[in-house]
Amino acid sequence: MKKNLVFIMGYLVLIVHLATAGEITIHDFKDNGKIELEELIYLLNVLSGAVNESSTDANPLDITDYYPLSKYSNIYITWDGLANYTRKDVVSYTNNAGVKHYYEVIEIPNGDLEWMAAAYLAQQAGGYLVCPETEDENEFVFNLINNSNYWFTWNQTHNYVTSGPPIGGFQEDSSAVESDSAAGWMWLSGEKMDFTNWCQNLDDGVLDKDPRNNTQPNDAMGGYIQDAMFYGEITSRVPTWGDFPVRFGDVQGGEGGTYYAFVIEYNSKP
Ligand SMILES: [Ca+2]
Ligand SMILES: [Ca+2]
Ligand SMILES: [Ca+2]
Repeated sequence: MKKNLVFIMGYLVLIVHLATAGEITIHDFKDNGKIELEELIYLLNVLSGAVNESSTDANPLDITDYYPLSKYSNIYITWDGLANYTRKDVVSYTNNAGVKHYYEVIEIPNGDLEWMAAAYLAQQAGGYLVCPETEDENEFVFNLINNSNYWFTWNQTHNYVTSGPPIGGFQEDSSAVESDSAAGWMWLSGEKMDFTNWCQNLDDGVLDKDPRNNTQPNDAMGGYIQDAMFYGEITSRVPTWGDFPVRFGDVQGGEGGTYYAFVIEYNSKP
């Protein structure tokens, strides 16, 4: 039912786009004569510029083709496959630009869910991994997840740095941007990333008790490519962002760290 509603909403957006976009190809990738949710999402991603229609993508229904990070990652988890979770009440927020969106915190007390998997679940729910595109929205989202139950704190080997829920920012996967950890960041929402709130090294002994340089994004520090965005990255819960390895969160196959909640953002009431 929800899926159908999202489909209808998406279709309305599509019609508006088609009215202004000139020639657009609607792909029936499943070749069954129907335009389904995944195909619509693909089309909306093309229209928003998040996908390059002329790229050589072999299977555009594969999330890997428009979330280019998933080559690192095992994302194919369904809500039924998520062992233990609680969906909190959906709340709305209207940002300073007057845009009203809806937000749902998903608590996952077992952790063990990598960034791509959280993004994939959010997409299945009809939304996307939360994208705090403005300073006021970022504060709002942080207040939703400013809860010690949702954050992970490293042991002494990482100077007790704490990290929070994943955010829908990711770095485009291309060699051109890998030489610049701050280049090529995008939102899953398709919006342009104008506002950023990367963690800055403080070493003030209060918010930042980690003697290492915490300024983010720092990409290859430790030898890992860090292309996915999460809250945190110093020794206090703060609304700043860090770049993390895409597999962060997956305790078994990832980096050893995790998080215990993620937020789904919806453009319309779910
Ligand atoms: Ca947003
Ligand atoms: Ca520091
Ligand atoms: Ca980092």
